[in-house]
Amino acid sequence: MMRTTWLPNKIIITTLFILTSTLLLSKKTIAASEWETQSQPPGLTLHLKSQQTPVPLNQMHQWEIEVISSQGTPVENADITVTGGMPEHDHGLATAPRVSGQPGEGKYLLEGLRFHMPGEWKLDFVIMIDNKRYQVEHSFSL
Ligand SMILES: [Cu+2]
Repeated sequence: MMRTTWLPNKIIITTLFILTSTLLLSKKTIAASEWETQSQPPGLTLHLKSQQTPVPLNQMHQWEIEVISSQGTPVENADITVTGGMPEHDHGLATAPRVSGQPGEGKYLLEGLRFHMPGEWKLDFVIMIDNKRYQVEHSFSL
């Protein structure tokens, strides 16, 4: 009697575990297209967000960059340049991404991103604000 009830329970628990793991994994993928990172020298927080989730492979797409000061206010009219590549493969980006618009509230539209192979990618952001230079290094894997 004990045995017959215990076995189905084990199956249910295993099924629940698998379902939960699958849900957690899909949540991770969603989070992997959005990051928050700090500048060097400190002073800026960058909120980076791919406009496609997950970050697509070998497809031109856009990211949104949100720049926030250490006081928590959005930073407008920053001059942002972006370069990048794959350090392990010793090559750069296949495209030349650039900021193409400022929708407001410290947000910048970065267009022309295309990551042409799977692996570790690194983006280098240089943010100029009133002749002060900030840097953000952002690594992620595809
Ligand atoms: Cu590569």
